[in-house]
Amino acid sequence: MQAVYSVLSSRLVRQLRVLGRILFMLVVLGSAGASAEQVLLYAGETPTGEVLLEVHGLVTHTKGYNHARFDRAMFEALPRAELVTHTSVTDGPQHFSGFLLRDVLAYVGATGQTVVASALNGYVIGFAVAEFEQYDVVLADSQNGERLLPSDKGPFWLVYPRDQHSELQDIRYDYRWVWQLIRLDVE
Ligand SMILES: Nc1nc2c(c(=O)[nH]1)N[C@H]1C(S)=C(S)[C@@H](COP(=O)(O)O)O[C@H]1N2
Ligand SMILES: [Mo]
Repeated sequence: MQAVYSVLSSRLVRQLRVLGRILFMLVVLGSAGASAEQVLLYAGETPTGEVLLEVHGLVTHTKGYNHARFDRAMFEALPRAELVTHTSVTDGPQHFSGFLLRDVLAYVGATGQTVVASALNGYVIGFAVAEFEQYDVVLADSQNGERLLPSDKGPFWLVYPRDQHSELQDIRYDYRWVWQLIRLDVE
């Protein structure tokens, strides 16, 4: 009888533990859901158009895929960011339009500290995520009203608010202006 009782009670303890874990998950998910209302959430949609950007690594909102993929229509869910600045490779102020990189990272639920950007021409460079909090870095898809094309700097050119922050007018930032950007890896 004692043996039966202890088997029953250990089973009960196990069930309570499982229940506790489920309740904990609900609380965690519930609070994530509350803060998620302030930012748009990428729901892991399957792009129907041409894939312009892939975000791999520590991304949360991929709905079963191991990375997030964006076509043009999916980008339009994000607020547009405009930036007027000079660059080190053009003459005169340039008007860029695109999306704040930190919005893109929030949209896919990125949780890492580092982002590695890769370009069509094989160029690869790593960034601290903190940099995108500090500066309004724009993933630009157009320049002076013209869409950026892969035959030039497209589909995306990572542009820095160079005119707005004098410390960015430095050769050490020039190599961060990744053009032909097609992939981010969050680490
Ligand atoms: N896709 C891509 N982006 C890139 C590079 C590159 O080779 N490929 N070079 C970087 C470097 S080293 C600099 S200084 C700036 C300007 O390079 P550019 O003068 O070749 O345009 O772009 C940066 N972005
Ligand atoms: Mo460079």
